[in-house]
Amino acid sequence: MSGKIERSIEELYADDPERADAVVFGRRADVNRRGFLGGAGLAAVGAAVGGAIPFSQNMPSGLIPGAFAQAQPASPAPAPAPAAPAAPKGPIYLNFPGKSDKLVVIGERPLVAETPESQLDDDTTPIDKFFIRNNGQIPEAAKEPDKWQIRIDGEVNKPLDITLGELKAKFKPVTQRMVLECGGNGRSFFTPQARGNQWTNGGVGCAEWTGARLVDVLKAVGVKPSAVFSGHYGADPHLSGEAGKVSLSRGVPMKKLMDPNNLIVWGMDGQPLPNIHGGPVRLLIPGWPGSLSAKWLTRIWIRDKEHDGPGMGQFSYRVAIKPMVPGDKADPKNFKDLESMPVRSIITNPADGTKLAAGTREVKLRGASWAGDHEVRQVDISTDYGATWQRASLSKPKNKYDWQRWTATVKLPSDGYYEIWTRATDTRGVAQPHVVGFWNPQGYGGNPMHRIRVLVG
Ligand SMILES: Nc1nc2c(c(=O)[nH]1)N[C@H]1C(S)=C(S)[C@@H](COP(=O)(O)O)O[C@H]1N2
Ligand SMILES: [Mo]
Repeated sequence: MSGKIERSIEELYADDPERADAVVFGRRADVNRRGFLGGAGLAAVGAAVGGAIPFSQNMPSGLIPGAFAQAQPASPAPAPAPAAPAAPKGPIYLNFPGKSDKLVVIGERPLVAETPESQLDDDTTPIDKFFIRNNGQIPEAAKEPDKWQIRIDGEVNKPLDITLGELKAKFKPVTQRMVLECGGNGRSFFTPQARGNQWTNGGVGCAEWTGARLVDVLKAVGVKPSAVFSGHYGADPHLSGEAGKVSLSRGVPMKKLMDPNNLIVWGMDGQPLPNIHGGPVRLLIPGWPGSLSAKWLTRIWIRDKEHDGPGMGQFSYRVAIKPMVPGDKADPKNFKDLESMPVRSIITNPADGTKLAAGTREVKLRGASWAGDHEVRQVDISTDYGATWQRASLSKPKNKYDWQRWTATVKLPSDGYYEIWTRATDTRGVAQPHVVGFWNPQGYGGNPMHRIRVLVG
């Protein structure tokens, strides 16, 4: 390590990323382009990551090497926060009946847990690995699931009160593998930090859902021409415990509500829908923010205007129409509801931080990709900080809203420290960005490329 660096590079990045970058990459006013990683900086970073960096000449300045990114504390929230207790060092792992202890708790009250990318390596996400997102309390499991009551009312010809038992008997069940993704997935990648649960890429899962098509039920009740929007309600008590107070109630415009892929779900991966995932019955509105997929479903209200339940309006599940200055005060007039989720890809194998034996020159990769309402056209992989890209082999979705698994084999020219990046492009040609732009106060639409660190030797 260079004697000029008085602290470790890691500490420096944590305290003062700008200066750390200047130390590592060099920064000269008379040089247009910032210097590439070299000299003392290269030696220091190499020591910190535990190996030489074969593609260091491509490492963009301003990019905090992946090895340091995790050691970085979250950037300060825009609003002045009261003195909080020191954040725990490592992740907090989930301890919940029927769920994997590899899930990471990102909120304790309400309970929110995400699935690390490397735990999303199954074609179909098993129940125990499926992420959890609650806004209120977790209700007690229904004792008699088939007696669960659902009401469909509002702008319909024949309002309907139906039990789950009747729903199963009267409507043709279908099973589809579909992605459910939290609207805030990727939020932690925003700078400055956006308000809400700090998801990395793990607010997502792709399960086999069994249920009745929502559109079949809507046809049975007869939607009036005055219908413009839905409002969804669940039985979970508000965090405050206040009776009648709703935790979350969102809705969709009719064009999305009538999508034949929307299901009223009672089965997940061949099992009765577990209570933690909204059992005995929930909605599944694939492709759009997960918050629309009401758990513990009690009511679908067809409305003659845009729904206004908790979770609608202001900055909730809304993105800016025109770009805003990151961290600035926002104007609700500049916002619209987030509809289709953005394109995303993840590397599910190997896991981030994997060490490979010296002499390893080839790595087999596996991953997943999806793009809200759209299909993924291609997935590209880079091992040299984006200088060159290689096309992954991409599977077709089993049905609409299924994710697409991909595989690739990459060559590594020597021992050392690498970052492997994945970038998906949807059928419209929209690709994942290097870093997340388009800041918004609650951090929706953050879909930068996923990168893992791999050390050979
Ligand atoms: N009744 C109810 N439904 C809900 C929620 C909730 O808090 N209450 N959370 C929503 C959000 S924000 C998401 S991302 C998904 C998460 O579903 P999961 O916990 O089964 O993964 O459920 C949605 N449905
Ligand atoms: Mo969510």
